[in-house]
Order: sequence, then structure tokens, then C-alpha cells
Amino acid sequence: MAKIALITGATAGIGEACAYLFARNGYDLILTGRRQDRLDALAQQLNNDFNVRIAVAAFDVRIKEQVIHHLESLPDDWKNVDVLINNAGLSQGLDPIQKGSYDDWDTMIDTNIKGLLYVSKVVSNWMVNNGFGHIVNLGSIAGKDVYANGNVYCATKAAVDALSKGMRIDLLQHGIKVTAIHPGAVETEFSEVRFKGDKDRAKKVYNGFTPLTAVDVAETIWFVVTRPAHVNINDLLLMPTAQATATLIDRKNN
Ligand code: NDP
Ligand code: 8X3
Repeated sequence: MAKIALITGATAGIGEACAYLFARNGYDLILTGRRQDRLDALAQQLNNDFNVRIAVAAFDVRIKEQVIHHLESLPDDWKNVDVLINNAGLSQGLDPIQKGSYDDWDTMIDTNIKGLLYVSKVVSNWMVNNGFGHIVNLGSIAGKDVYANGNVYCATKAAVDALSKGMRIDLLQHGIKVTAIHPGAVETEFSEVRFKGDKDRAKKVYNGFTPLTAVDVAETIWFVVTRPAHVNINDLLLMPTAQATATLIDRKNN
């Protein structure tokens, strides 16, 4: 029986790279995100390339009822989830606190904190009943190191850091592993989403140095979930070589 991974935010970036890597290694996958067309195309590709079973569930992690409905509607055999990758997340805007947008704040808090909680409650209940499981939460350097104008995004990732610790404590007696992965700069759709489609501004984020790729992060997650049963990596900070802190990046040609 193949192992099962549930990946949130599988339609792009780190989540999509995890989907390819886990499928290549024989995992059956539950892929989620809002963009149904991307989920369907990815599912077909992975099924063709790797002959694994794929279930897709298109929902918005911010909407509790959708999360519960879509996950609980999965057939029972899909609920034997070995690995949950809580990856869906985003940043919106980069403004000082007095100028921040209420809507941007709601979107980040609802997605990065509340969405992660909604998914985690459903799936950790399954894991407790099954007696096994590994939850991997995507935090960020932004959760360890606050930077100018990052205020609310940084706070949401600090919350992911705290929730990862809390989950690890609560799930300890059930033998469920919890890992937090905190990447520095990864070139994905992240900055384009943060700057609301402004591709030029997004591109500048990665000017003059080599950022991490989504595959770099996926390979790190794969390493974490393939440790022996008695080993857990609690917390892992993963940076481009050219980046020392959230803001100290050694840029050339600038
Ligand atoms: P991308 O923008 O490339 O991917 C984000 C994914 O999240 C998409 O699949 C998107 O799917 C999904 N998502 C966003 N909002 C929702 C929502 N409301 N409901 C369901 N799914 C949602 O970014 P990354 O791959 O870079 O980001 C993945 C994670 O890694 C995030 O948590 C991010 O904060 C974190 N991270 C990223 C870093 C970076 O520099 N890129 C560094 C550190 C951490 P869809 O739009 O289809 O819903
Ligand atoms: C994404 C990395 O530094 O843009 O979490 O916040 S950063």
C-alpha cells in the first residue's frame, strides 16, 4: 500500500514541487488549492508520469466550511494520511503598519494562520485515529526575523512557528511528528502575489543573487519525512547561500 501525502497549495511553487517529488517516490497524493484547472492538469501529469493515485480537492483554506466539507468528503481510504504538508500561504503588500491594508491583513491572517489551523484540525484527528502521521508546516525566515514593513506577514509566520511547537506538544503522546520548515528567499509566484501581479517589482526581489528554488525546499521536506521512525527534525531554517538574515542579502551587479 502506497503512502499518502496531503499537500495544500499544490497549484504552484513549493507545493507543486513537493507533489512532483513525492509522486516520483511513489506516494499517492491529495492535492489542494483554489485553482481547479491547475490541480486537474497536475493530477493528470503526475498520474501519467508516475502512475500514482491522485485525489484533488479545490477549496479556499480560509473558509472553514469548505475545508471541512472537502476533506471529510474524501473516501475513508484516503484518510490514512502519512504526511500533511501545510504549505498554502501568501503575503500581501509591504507597507508600514500605519499604512497597511485591512484587507491584506485579513487575507494573510485568514490564510496563513486560520487556514493552516482548519486543515490541521481535520487531518490531525485522522492521524490520531490512525496512530501515525507527520505534519510539515511551512513557516519562513519572516517568522524568525521581523523586517521593515513585513509586520503582519512576519506575525503570521511567527504564529506558524508557535503553532508548530504547540502541535508537537499536543500530538506527542500519539506518536505524530511535527516539523516546521523556514525558508529564506525562494523564487516562486510568492512575490508576484505579494505585489499583486507587478512582475517587475517581484523580479527585483531576486536580483543579483541566486535564490532558493521550490525544488530545493521540496528536497529538504523529503529529507525530513524520510528520517527513521525514532528521529524528528523539529525546526529547520533553509537559506540561499547569499542570504544571512531576512534582509541581509549579498547582491552582485547592483
Ligand atoms: P506560491 O505563490 O508559488 O504558492 C502558494 C500556494 O498557496 C499556491 O498553490 C496557492 O494556490 C496556495 N494558496 C494561497 N492562498 C490560498 C487559499 N486561500 N486557499 C488555498 N490555497 C491557497 O508561493 P510559495 O510556493 O513560495 O509559498 C508556499 C509557502 O511557502 C507559503 O506558506 C509561503 O508563505 C511560504 N514561504 C515562501 C517563501 C518564498 O520566498 N517564496 C519563503 C518562506 C516561506 P491557489 O492560488 O491555487 O489557491
Ligand atoms: C517569504 C520570505 O523574506 O519575503 O516568507 O518574507 S520573505
